[in-house]
Amino acid sequence: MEFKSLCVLGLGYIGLPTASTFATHGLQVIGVDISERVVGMLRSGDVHIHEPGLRTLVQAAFRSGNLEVNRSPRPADAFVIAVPTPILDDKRADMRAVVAAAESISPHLRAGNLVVLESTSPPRTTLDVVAPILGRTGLRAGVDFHLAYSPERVLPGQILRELIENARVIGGITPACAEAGRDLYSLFVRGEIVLTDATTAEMVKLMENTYRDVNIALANEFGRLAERLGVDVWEAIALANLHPRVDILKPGPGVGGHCISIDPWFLVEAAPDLSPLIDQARRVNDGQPAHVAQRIENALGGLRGRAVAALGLAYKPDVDDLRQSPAVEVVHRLVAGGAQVRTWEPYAPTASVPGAEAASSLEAALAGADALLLLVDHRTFRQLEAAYAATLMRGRVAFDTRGAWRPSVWQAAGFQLVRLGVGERPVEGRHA
Ligand code: SAJ
Repeated sequence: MEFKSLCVLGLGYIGLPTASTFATHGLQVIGVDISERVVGMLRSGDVHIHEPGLRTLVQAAFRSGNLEVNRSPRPADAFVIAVPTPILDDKRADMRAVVAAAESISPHLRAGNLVVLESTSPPRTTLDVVAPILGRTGLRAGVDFHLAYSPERVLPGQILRELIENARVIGGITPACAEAGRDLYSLFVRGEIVLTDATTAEMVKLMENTYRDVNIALANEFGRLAERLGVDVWEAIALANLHPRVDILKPGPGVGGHCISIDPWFLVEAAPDLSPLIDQARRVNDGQPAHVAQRIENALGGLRGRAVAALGLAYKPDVDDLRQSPAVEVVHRLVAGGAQVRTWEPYAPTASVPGAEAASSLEAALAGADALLLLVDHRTFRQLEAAYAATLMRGRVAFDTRGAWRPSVWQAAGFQLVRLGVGERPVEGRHA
């Protein structure tokens, strides 16, 4: 199939890079977002998302004359749905944005079009949710128009490169639909393009993120065991990973972001009786902020009135994204326990947590603090000099939830360095 025009619904972390990349590869692209703010910002040359290289790409797409942004869709040869699929309070998928996007395409759908769902979705969404909505037009999915599911798999922070280089799975509701999807994505994808059916493609996406969540939960549980047993889990994981068939991820204050902390629930929702391990892994990771807050309380001998400088609020290093961030949850808990928390997030300096003070700089966060808490291992924080921190702080307790700081350096600067996943080593276990 040959495509001249494309309509991308949802201009977020995935939709905006996707729309811009297609535009710079020659397609006439209409990017659609229901948010007036997002459309207004993009039209005035601004970008509402922090992602390395994105601003340059969006500007190039506009300059090419191939990208337009709008609040509603227009007819096109292909439609890509890249809207959010969060979870509701009861951990079920909130599919309202996907439903609304499919409904907004319907008036513009023509015979021969291709519709691709990219939003992470519970298994069978393409067949059971999207196909019936579009089918109400009288056009039949898989017969009169092509319908496929193709998961995005890009890593925030490296989206632009991974969009092009990663392997792409395209699941069609018929083989011809998958082939139409390949014709579209081969315009820019340099990684392998693999065709399958729609439900397999949906499942693949959920399996990838669930695999990572379960692996991190295991690391977090190893961390708790290590604390009890007097072991340094960071050392133990590094040694275990020397085994050629072992690759344990890292413990931390929990799992955040809009993907890994959410997607496994879609599998649990599909069949709770068959997914106790996935369910439990989610609970272990969600329990991690409480565990971290408890350990800090123990280290400080209580939280009330203690001045804590919390470094980082993002959900992971070197991004500005605070969604589902465990760092925010830890700060909440410290505030609830009576601590006076000052936060510093260099990628989102105005970000604040209720009850905590958003400092205006690293120095302002550290000034007079009793304790220093590393929640996100942004590059600048990994490089923080203990001796410098000591000149600004009142107390000498540092708590590292990311295994980022060298104990010898911090101890030499007079700090008591408490590390997540590290227990007091029993005397008899200590090597000379
Ligand atoms: N984390 C740990 N320990 C680790 C690794 C990560 O605690 O060893 C935490 C991070 O701090 C963060 C969370 O897990 O809070 C998730 O971060 P991440 O870097 O593992 O993943 P995301 O959510 O940024 O991106 C994931 C990626 N999926 C996989 O690697 C399988 C990405 O490829 C997906 O495209 C993305 O989800 C998505 O959009 O689904």
